[in-house]
Formats: sequence, structure tokens, C-alpha cells
Amino acid sequence: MSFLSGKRILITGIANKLSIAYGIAQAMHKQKAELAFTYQNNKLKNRVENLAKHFNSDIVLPCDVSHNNNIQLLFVTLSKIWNKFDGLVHSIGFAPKNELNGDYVDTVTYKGFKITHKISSYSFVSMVKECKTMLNPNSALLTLSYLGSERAIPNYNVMGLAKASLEANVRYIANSIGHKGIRVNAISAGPVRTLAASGIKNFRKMLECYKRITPLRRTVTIEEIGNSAAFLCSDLASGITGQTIYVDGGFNIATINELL
Ligand code: NAD
Ligand code: 0WE
Repeated sequence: MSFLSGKRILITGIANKLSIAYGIAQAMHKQKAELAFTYQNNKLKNRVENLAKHFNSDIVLPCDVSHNNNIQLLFVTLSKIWNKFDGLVHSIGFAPKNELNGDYVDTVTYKGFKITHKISSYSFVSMVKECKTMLNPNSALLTLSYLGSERAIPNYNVMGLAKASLEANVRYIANSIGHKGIRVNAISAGPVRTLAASGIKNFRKMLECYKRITPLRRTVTIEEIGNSAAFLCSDLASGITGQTIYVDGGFNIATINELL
């Protein structure tokens, strides 16, 4: 049985085939969801249109969440194609590059703080504001977080604060729209080598360290994150809302297993 058949789900945050959002689209397509996509800018338009074809979708719309009117326009346009829909995947995060390298107190700036929180946390509730009247009962919303929201992880810096805000956002949105039968959750994913992770100092070394601590002794794949996302957006998860679910091989519960 396909557990997303009859569900229409909008997916944001695909940049390429390595994107977590791509793994989510793959898993949701496998479960027979009907998909629509957004792309951040014209540089990505063609690529996302081609990737959408892998999932039999020709609904590909622009949305740069740094401009509030882009979000409004997105849902005005989408409403002409999908009058109602059943799910939203928010897979967007951004901090200015200089905020992600160095000592937190020394590198954080007010400007960087504002941009990071706007793109990585506010954009989620901003999208919900604009689309909540279009969501069917039993809809589900999902965003992507990281353990840096609750642990001080070197170099993750202001992004960690924004993820803490995003997870609180999940709880407040869940409580706000739960009465409509709409659920809201986050997946806290383990580190994955995506575009957003490339260029992060010492990322390779971090992954090696990670594998030694993680109960499963390996990193997670975008397919695994995708399958959990598909479950959370399906009626199989009908009792789950306001949660941050770890898809990290168990890293968050473990400590070092062997020295060297
Ligand atoms: P990615 O680079 O493939 O995806 C990030 C996406 O954010 C891109 O598609 C980009 O276009 C989009 N984006 C950035 N600024 C935007 C804006 N102003 N408007 C619209 N879109 C914008 O990388 P990813 O790793 O797949 O990241 C997806 C999500 O997963 C992010 O929230 C990230 O924080 C989170 N996450 C990543 C990891 C990891 O290790 N890669 C782990 C846990 C959580
Ligand atoms: O959330 C993320 C990455 C988010 C991210 C990445 C970039 C790189 C390019 C946000 N903004 C930018 N801005 C850029 O200019 N992750 C969970 C992956 C990640 O990023 C880290 C990590 C991990 C894991 C940064 C430092 C330490 C660990």
C-alpha cells in the first residue's frame, strides 16, 4: 500500500540531487504523492524543472524567502493549480558564510543574526501564514533541523540559534493550527554532504568523528531522511505533532565509544 496516495505536497529547498529535499521528494514520489516544487533563483530554475520531471511533476514555482512578497505570490500562483493541498516541506537554511567559521562570540554580527533567523526560521511560519487556508484537514508540515540547536557545535554558531528558533516555531505553529487537524514536525538530521555542507571547514573530519560515536557507526542518507519525512507527512503519523524527530543514526543519545 502506498501511504501518500491522494496527497498533494509542496517541496522547497531542492538545489540538486544531493539535497535533502531531493531525498524527500524521492521517498514521497515512491509513496505516490503528487508533488510541486519551488526554487530559490533563476540559476536553479532549469535544474529544478528537470529534477521535477523525475517525479512526474510540472509544477515548479519561484520563491526566494528573503523577499516576503515572493511567498505571497507563490501561494497565489499555486492556488490556481492546486485549490487545496496536503503538505509542505520546508528544507531551507542559510547563514552568511563568515558566520559559520570561527569562535561564536567573536564572529557573530547583528546583521548575520538577522539574515540567518529570517531565512532559516521566520520563513517557515511566513509560508504557513500564507497557505493555511489552502491546507486540507490531515495535512502535515515538515522542516529540517540539526543538533546544533541544542548543543554548542564548533562553527555552527548563529545557525544553531536559528535552528533552536525553528524548533520552537514548530511547537508554536503546531499548537496554533492543530485544531484544523494539521500537524507540524521537524526532522533533526545527522550531517550529510550536501551543497549547504560543502565548503564547511573540516566537514570530512567531522563525519569521520561522527561515525565513531554514532550507534549505527555510519552517517545517514538522504533516502533515510526522505523515508522518515514521508512517514511524518502521512496519516500513519496522525498522532505526532510539534515534535523534533532525530534521523541521525542515534548520534544524539551516544557518547564516545572507543578512544582512537
Ligand atoms: P541544500 O544546499 O541542498 O539545500 C538548502 C536549500 O536552501 C537550497 O535549495 C537553497 O536554494 C535553499 N535556500 C537558501 N536560501 C534560500 C532563500 N532565501 N529562499 C529560498 N530558498 C533558499 O542543503 P541541505 O543540506 O539539503 O539543506 C536543507 C535543510 O536541511 C536546511 O535547513 C539545513 O539546515 C538542513 N540540514 C542539513 C544537514 C546537513 O548536514 N546537510 C543536517 C541537518 C539539517
Ligand atoms: O544546516 C546546515 C548547513 C546550513 C548552511 C550552510 C551554508 C554553507 C554556505 C547555512 N548557510 C550556509 N551559508 C553558506 O554560505 N547543516 C546542518 C550542515 C552543517 O553546517 C555546519 C555543520 C553542519 C553539520 C557548519 C559548521 C559545523 C557543522
